Amino acid sequence: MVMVLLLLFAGAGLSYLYAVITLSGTTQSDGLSSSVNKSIVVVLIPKNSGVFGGANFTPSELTVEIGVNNTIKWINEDQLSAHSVTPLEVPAGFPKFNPIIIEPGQTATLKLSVPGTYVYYCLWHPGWLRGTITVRP
Ligand SMILES: [Cu+2]
Repeated sequence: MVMVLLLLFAGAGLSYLYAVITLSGTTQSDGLSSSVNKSIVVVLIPKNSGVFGGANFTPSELTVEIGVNNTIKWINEDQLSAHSVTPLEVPAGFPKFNPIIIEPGQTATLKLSVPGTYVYYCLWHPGWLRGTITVRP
């Protein structure tokens, strides 16, 4: 009986430990502190985005705020194709940057430091990979 109770206790303890580890794994992803992570907005490039008529940047439209969450991180989850973030339109005062190429499984991060509208697309899949980000002051 004592043995069973001990096992139950050990089991509960392990579950608790697992929960703590899972939680810290979530808040510490990328090795950044949670406060830094909150300022980053993730845009996914879903699997099979390179297939004709595939998925768009997700979300394809979003609004962020200077000093709050105006750093965007694109994650290319498409294992088949590289994609790019190519500026079509950026606010006056923000450099019209060169296409940012993101290989399969890789990420790219860009801080949008000037308020306004940013329109971008993928060089190779312009028909369906198009995004708009509004940056509020
Ligand atoms: Cu693409």
